[in-house]
Amino acid sequence: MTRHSVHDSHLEVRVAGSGPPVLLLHGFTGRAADWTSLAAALRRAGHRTISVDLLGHGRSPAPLDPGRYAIDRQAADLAALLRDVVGPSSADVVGYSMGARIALRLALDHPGAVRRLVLESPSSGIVDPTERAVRQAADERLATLLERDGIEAFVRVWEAQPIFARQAALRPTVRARLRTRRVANRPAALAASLRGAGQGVAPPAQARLGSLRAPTLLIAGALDLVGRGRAEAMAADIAGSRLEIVADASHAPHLERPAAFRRLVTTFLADPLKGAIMSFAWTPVLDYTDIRYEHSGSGIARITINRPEVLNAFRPETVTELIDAFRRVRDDASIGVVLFTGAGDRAFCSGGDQRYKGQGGYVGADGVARLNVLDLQRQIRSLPIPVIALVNGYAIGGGNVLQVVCDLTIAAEHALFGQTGPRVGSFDAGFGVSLLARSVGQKRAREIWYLCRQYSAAQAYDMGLVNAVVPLAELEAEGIRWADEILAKSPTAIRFLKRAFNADGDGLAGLQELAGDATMLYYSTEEAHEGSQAFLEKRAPDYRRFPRRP
Ligand code: 2NE
Repeated sequence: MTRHSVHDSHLEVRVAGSGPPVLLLHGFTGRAADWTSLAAALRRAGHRTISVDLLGHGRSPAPLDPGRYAIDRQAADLAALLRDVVGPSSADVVGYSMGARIALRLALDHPGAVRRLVLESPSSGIVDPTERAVRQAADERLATLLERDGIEAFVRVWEAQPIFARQAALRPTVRARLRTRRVANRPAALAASLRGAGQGVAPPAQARLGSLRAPTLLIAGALDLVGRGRAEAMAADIAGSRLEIVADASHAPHLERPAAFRRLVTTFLADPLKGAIMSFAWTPVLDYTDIRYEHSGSGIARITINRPEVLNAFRPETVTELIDAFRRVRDDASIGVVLFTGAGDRAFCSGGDQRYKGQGGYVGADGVARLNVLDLQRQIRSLPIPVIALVNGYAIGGGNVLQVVCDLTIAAEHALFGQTGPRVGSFDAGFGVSLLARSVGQKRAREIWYLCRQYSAAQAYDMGLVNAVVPLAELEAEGIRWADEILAKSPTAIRFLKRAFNADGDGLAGLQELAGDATMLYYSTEEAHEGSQAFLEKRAPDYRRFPRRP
């Protein structure tokens, strides 16, 4: 188990175990240790747990400005924390009560950071202004009590609330532990948290629930009638969510029925299909004419050929824009995987736009005839991160060659593959022949080129032309899932593997890239540094201290 402060937010964080990460967010007056039993169960199930003392709680900082506790600012702190701890991949998030409100905000504001959500006794906030004012006044009374009478008096009042009545039945040792953790909090910090993050001041999220992308499990206690009603209303607004009502539990099923709660959470997080990210709120990076270039915010770039009126055929300008976008991807260290696709649901790409074919190549607005798609093919091969083609329809002619040069291809069920060159007066005897033959074998590749037939996604899968076939509606989610899995791996290992796969087919150019990466790694050693340092210091380099390995 490690314990560390995160640079951006300086929250107290405990990270333990290995595997897909789960962020655990406690309720008001709680702390990370509240999740000890759930965290242990999650680790046994193969997860890495990240337990946090939320702002103003436990050993985390306790600013006195209520504004610092605003739910959106706490969600931003946690997004930064996740970036530090898990990198660009997403995490499952479990939140209880106030922690559930923060978790929900994290998923809404930072969709790329959250894979799946578990919300225990959640609230999407109060919409009615009168009700908000009443709640704000009640929280203010509690804050004043904290400041005037201290933490012990406050905790007595807090625990006497009807929603915690069920906790009277807990074992005395459990109640004592709970109370010890509650009274260890600092009164001024809890008062500021009530004023800054209370439901009377936090903006309601109800109108945004429809846009929630993360698969969500809502849990409420059967005895908590208000909380149960809120959870039911949220479940109706969150597409595909699941609601579980825990019998004989009130506001805190994780305390009141711990075994049932653990089972619900671990079962939900064990289902890989529940990891499907329906879609991202992609952020456009640059405005192009023929393509779209977007980021997920979580390490994935999406590049889309956007000429659906010609089934995403490319003209020279399209390729120039693609080359520009891929170049930008290469220079952007935040991107670890590219999804490459076509606009609409009819085509990935139908090859070169035949209206632009002239003497010696495809002729764009500048009047120059060129075959710049060959440069693009090499660029995709050279890019030191994986490119996944999402084939959402036709991959024909130069469009098929583009998916062939990508590292991986996921096809929609209706996708069709083929070459047309010999029919329309063209051919791609470079990667279009050599890589295709390496993928599907000589005989099949010759058949594809000589006969110019079309092949279904299922046939493409059978001949090794694509890695997976999924329904169109799941294409992007599948691509994101593959990308997330890759993003969780060592980027240097993935980079070298890509180089090695390419070196086999790209001859000296492939070896040059593999060797270039070896040089890149060498530059990060002290041994390489010694050479340049000695030169600059006008002395002989001392290489004797560096080992020669067997
Ligand atoms: C892709 C395919 C088989 C689809 O057929 P279908 O019947 O489903 O659609 P349709 O009606 O043909 O296409 C819809 C619209 O897209 C245009 C069509 O002309 C049509 O336009 P409108 O009639 O509605 O105005 N369209 C489709 N592909 C186009 C293209 N490549 N250029 C310009 N317009 C295109 C069927 O459309 C088809 O066979 N398309 C042509 C495929 C092709 O031959 N591509 C070029 C191969 S050569 C190449 O890409 C290449 C190379 O070999 C070497 C280096 C560089 C490039």
